[in-house]
Amino acid sequence: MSFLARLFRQKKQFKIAVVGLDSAGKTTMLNFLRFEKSIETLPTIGVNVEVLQRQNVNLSVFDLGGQMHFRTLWGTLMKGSSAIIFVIDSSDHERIEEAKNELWKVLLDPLYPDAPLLIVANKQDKTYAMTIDEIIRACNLDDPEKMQNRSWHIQPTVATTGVGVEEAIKWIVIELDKL
Ligand code: G3D
Ligand code: MG
Repeated sequence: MSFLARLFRQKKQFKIAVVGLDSAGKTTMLNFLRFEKSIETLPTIGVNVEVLQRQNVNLSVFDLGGQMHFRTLWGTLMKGSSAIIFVIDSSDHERIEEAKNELWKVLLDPLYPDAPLLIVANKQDKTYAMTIDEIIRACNLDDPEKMQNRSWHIQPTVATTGVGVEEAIKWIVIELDKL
């Protein structure tokens, strides 16, 4: 059975937050997982929030880097998330600092003190894509003190062809199994 099938067959209800800067590849990745789009809200006000649902799994998808005051709403939608998927465009050297800042806002949010974190290092097919080590360093994930209470993993992907997406889900399923 695929890991995705295992995720859907679990008896528990799971909420997973999928976050990252706009254009990182979140929607492309999720299209591989064939979630039904049940709600799509607020694309007009500079933030994009999608809630996708399939069986026992609910995915709340957020384009970060939007206007901060909408986070009150995100808080409501993200509340109770069992895991966080943070998608990075590995080829976007200009915005890696911004991605890092948004990542740390999520990590320091008291709502998710120890939610498992999956970093998706997407667009690895691009010529100047940062390597996994470069992304770890650029995002300060090599700080053992800050990361010690959190289970985390970084997965290289090419969302357009689906490379690495199954492995990413595999890691999430193993983590959710432990809860
Ligand atoms: P988002 O949902 O995070 O905002 P999207 O991002 O999934 O909409 O992807 C933004 C653009 O990046 C899309 O291109 C998409 O095809 C492209 N993309 C996503 N993943 C990859 C990848 O792994 N490699 C490459 N080369 N491109 C990727 P368009 O042109 O439709 O805007
Ligand atoms: Mg999108």
